[in-house]
Amino acid sequence: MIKGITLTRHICNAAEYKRLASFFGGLGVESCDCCADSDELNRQFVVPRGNLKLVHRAHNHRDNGTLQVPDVSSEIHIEVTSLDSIRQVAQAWLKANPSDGTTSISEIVDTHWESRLFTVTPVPGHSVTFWAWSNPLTGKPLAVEGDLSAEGMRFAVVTARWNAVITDRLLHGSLDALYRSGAGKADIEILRVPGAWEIPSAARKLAETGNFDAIITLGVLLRGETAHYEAIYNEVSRGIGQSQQETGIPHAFGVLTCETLDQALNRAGLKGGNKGFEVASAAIEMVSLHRKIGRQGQKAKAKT
Ligand code: DLZ
Repeated sequence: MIKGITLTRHICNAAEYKRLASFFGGLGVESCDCCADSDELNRQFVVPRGNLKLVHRAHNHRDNGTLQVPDVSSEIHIEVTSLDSIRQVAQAWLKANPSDGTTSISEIVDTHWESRLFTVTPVPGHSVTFWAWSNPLTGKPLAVEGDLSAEGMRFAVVTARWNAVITDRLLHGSLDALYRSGAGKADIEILRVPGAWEIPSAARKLAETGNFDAIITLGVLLRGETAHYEAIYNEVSRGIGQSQQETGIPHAFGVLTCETLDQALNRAGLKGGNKGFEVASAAIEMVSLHRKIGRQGQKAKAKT
């Protein structure tokens, strides 16, 4: 059975080879050293999917013989999801890696097959065309997914005061996500509880009011400094999960369990992103998803 297709480009000049390898590396294309030889001039770049396309040139010409599509003369066509960002990265790479020869990058143009593309020549004689469907859903399996717009949604954020140096950062991260996604200040209620142990009961009480579309829970349990750590953690996670299931209101789980304070700081915005931001985004997505599922249910009822 066929497993994949590898297109091989032979590049005689070592400097050109290194430039091209740097270009693809700079765009974040994963490279695999599985076939690298001792002088390292044999690098394989791996992409999630490959197609072999045969094009009959006449198909792209109108009666008068002029080419009606952008002149896509490169042999390497790479489909991407975010064409504008890729162009920015490619342009930055060209600027940072000036060359003696002629390098170029085209503007993004529309094609007649409902996509957009640009061509870049990082190394003279080696052009690459990046393209994306104009409709990003083309070719994707249809799925019901929540959106990330929080406009008109109401949230309660339950924050533990214990380890406040961390939980305050998580709270800032959550508020950042909510405001940036369009939530109004008046639609966000912040509640402080003594420690993680108290989060489930506060979350449950809030959910039962019916005033909120989602509850965001934020806390930190440090294993090294918490006696009965496992017992507390199990109960907190069980309580939050139970509140979510029994009230039907989405609860985002932002109770960090860390070995050390350093690890917790890293997850609260220092190195590993901010979990408060992430869980607030999950809450927005789940509210949106619940609404969509609700609408689908109503439509289905109306049909019967
Ligand atoms: C008691 C305690 C301990 C030892 N550690 C933590 C912790 O790491 N994170 C946290 O949020 N809370 C801790 N607490 C406090 C308990 O969660 C609870 O607030 C108190 O036991 C009072 O019920």
